[in-house]
Amino acid sequence: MKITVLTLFPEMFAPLKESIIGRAEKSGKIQIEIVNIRDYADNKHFKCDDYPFGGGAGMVMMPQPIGSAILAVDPGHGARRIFLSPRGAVFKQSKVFELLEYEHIVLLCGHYEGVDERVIDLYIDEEISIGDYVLTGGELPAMVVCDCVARYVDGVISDGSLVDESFSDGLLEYPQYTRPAEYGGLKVPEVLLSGDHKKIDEWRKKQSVALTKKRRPDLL
Ligand code: 4FV
Repeated sequence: MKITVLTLFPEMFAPLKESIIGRAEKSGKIQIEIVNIRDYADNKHFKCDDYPFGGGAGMVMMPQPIGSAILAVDPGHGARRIFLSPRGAVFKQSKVFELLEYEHIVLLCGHYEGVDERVIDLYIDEEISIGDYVLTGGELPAMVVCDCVARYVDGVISDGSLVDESFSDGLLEYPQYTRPAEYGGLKVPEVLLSGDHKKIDEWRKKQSVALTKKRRPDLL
């Protein structure tokens, strides 16, 4: 799988080279490339944003640099082209599994007030939001998507870690404990020290259902 991120701020992704992107690329099963939209601006000063027609605060990203960047990284439209935006469907674990089916994903990061609507009309397949709030750019949402998708690609994270995590079976994850067996006057639940894996699994499932009922009944 290949993920191409289109952004005006490639340096924001540098830390990920050490962690998620680094691990993902070491696995050899996924490639994440960060592309600077500004490199595709065809004007003398590499300008990528301008004042909005009709007035209003802030700046809007111009269509040409973005369009040229998309056509450069995905000339045959073989990729799933996603624009991170508050207008998109809210990103959920189920969407992660959908995205894992694609060989190539292009993540477009807006900035400032957003992008010229013609970019979406001409080039974008779908918009995804990471939540109902407004950020300064689509870079953090793109990192969220990269993280969620990359960790499910073989070899990035051990399969065992992926089975019982929150949302993997539609429930919140059960409480986790590690050494010491007593801390702050609180003991680890006896069942977890019993070695009886059937009972442990039953306890964990019960905890997940109870937690989900209490905190996220909407998931049931
Ligand atoms: C956002 C979100 C988000 C809106 C204007 C970038 C910003 C700026 N993207 N989920 N919530 N984007 O707030 O995905 O261009």
